[in-house]
Amino acid sequence: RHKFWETQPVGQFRDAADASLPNGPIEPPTPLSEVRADPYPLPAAFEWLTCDLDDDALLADLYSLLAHNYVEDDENMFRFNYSPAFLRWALKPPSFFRAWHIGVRAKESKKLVAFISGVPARIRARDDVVRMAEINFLCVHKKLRSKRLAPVLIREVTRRVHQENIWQAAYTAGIVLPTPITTCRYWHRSLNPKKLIDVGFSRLGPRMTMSRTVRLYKLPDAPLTPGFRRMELRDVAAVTRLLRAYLARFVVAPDFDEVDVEHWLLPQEDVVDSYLVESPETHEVTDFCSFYTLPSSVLNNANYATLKAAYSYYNVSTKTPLQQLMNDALIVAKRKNYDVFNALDVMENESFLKELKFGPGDGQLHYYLYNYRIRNGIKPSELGLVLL
Ligand code: NHW
Ligand code: EN5
Repeated sequence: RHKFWETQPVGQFRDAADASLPNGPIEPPTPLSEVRADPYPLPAAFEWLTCDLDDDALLADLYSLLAHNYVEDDENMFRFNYSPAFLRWALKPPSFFRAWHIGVRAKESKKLVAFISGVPARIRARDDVVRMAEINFLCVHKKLRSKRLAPVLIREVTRRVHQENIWQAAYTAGIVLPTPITTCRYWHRSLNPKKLIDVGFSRLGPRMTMSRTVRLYKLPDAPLTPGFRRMELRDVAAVTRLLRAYLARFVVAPDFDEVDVEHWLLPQEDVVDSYLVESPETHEVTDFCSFYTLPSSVLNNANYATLKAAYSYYNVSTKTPLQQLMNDALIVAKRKNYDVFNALDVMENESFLKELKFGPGDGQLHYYLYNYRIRNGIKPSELGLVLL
């Protein structure tokens, strides 16, 4: 069934019933001297390209490859449209490896035709903090599909990760592969219902008129919680403390330090937004919420070219109820002209989704670990990890 994945150190479907298999690494590291020294061979017309994302021309080529060939929904109505600034942020976290930004180009035309990337992360699984690669942006040009290029890209990124003495990875996909640690559902909260209906992202509910729908999703003009404000550089230590304490509750979660928080959570216009509640009395930072910006191209619509979507990222509530905090996140997203606010049913998100008028989407997101077994998997609510 899975000619490639059957050869890889991942949980296999046939092992699901085997209670004797231990949690943790599936195979041990090999000595670095035994890691293959040269790149895997590509078909003769193509060559590897280690990408320099500080090079604006290269970044523009990557942006364009993804904008035309990356993930679509099941009816091919929308395609993710990660911005150049977002790609730079996603791919250049603290201590990133340039060698993990892997392109494939046509030798003759020099056109970028495929890509895969990794970034380093410390991810905790139960009590075990593991150095991992987060693998993302695997993409093969539409004209080169089904030629088994993806396994070559995956083997090559694996080799380059091994060269850094890292033996585990985390990744997500909309398709089922051997074997998910958990399967999450996307939920969507309409901010601009008229546009969402016009582009076919959502439908007018039965016995609903457009004006009733617009009224249903109306939000206040400004956040309601006293002390709610944008995160600043001076907040990094406080946010790190809040987030570390919160993420400790989940079975699988990133192990963020202040350097990570500054990169992943300090606001960047149209890339990542973070807000917190600073107590007006004590000036203590008690709550935190964040979302990242990922527009989708609208395919084949006469009126609109893009949907502006916010994706819930990391949220922590200690004083302000999570539902109230997320309502303020919806209010600022609406104010900033987002059309929809998306969230997964990870962490404690179930506690506010229905109440805040999110509806279930038609897409799922499966989470995977490479070379690390979590027997029986976990529930989405036990997952404290959001990948971009
Ligand atoms: S998920 C988004 C992936 N990208 C897209 O969906 C974009 C649109 N599609 C494409 O570009 C986020 C192509 O369809 C792709 C496949 C390139 C997806 N993950 O070349 P072939 C990520 O980026 C397997 C893993 O003929 P293709 C996460 C498939 O099961 N495997 O197909 C990436 C089959 O193997 P099998 C995937 O359609 C995580 C083989 O590829 C996959 O021309 C990567 C077919 O290859 C997917 N999303 O190209 C793994 N899609 O065994 C990282 C297909 O079933 C692992 N396949 O025969 C960790 C590595 C690091 C380890 C370090 C220690
Ligand atoms: C790696 N980082 O399917 C990611 N999106 O539900 C790779 N559906 O937007 C894997 N089909 O349900 C990504 N509207 C896997 C996801 C790929 C993209 C995808 C889904 C997630 C999506 C929308 C549009 C469907 C269009 C037809 C959807 C319904 C919204 C409605 C709003 C009002 C309340 C009820 C729900």
